Amino acid sequence: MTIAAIDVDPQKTFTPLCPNELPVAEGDTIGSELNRQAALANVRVLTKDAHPHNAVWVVDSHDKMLSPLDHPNADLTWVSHAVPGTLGFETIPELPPVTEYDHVIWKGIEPDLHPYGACYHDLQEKLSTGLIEWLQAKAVKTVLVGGLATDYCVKTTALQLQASGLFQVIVNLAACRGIAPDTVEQACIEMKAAGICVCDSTEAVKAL
Ligand code: VGL
Repeated sequence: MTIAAIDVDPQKTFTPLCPNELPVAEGDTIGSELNRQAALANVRVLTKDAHPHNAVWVVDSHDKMLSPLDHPNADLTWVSHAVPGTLGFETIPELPPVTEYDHVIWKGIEPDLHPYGACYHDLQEKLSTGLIEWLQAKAVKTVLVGGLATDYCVKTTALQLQASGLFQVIVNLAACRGIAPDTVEQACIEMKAAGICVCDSTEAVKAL
């Protein structure tokens, strides 16, 4: 049975290494757990945020962030983050070079798009990134998901994969870190309600 490991946005922008972007506590520490999880898989996928600095949803300070935006493909404002060519775009320590992954998805490249999930470029989920189709073409039956952040891009990616009805979806919390405890808790409730298996560790994933 083919298993895919998906490393969702494991980028320095979501770690304390980039305090002016979107630092997630301990976000820089999950590399080894992502590697352990990938050792259980046949194929490994990397997703990366790749945002222009002048995107429509960019605000210039953290106190202006998380305001609702009346835009079809960007629901909230964020400070600039994960801009290609900057430190924040780079992957976190311990991960392999991009070229060693079997597939890479870059998302949020257009200045008026800010998707969370790795399966669609738009919030309406009409424009596929090709991730689901790629996994299908590889005959993947199970996906192991980890990365940053649990409460946004990990959650949305896992929900999109689950909604496709094509895969058993497992989220490994040891290979994830989240922005805020309350939204992480809510994310876990939502993912479990959707039928996703939410595990605490790679050991627990092995025992399934
Ligand atoms: C993310 C907030 C804004 C994520 C991306 O990768 O979880 N969160 N942009």
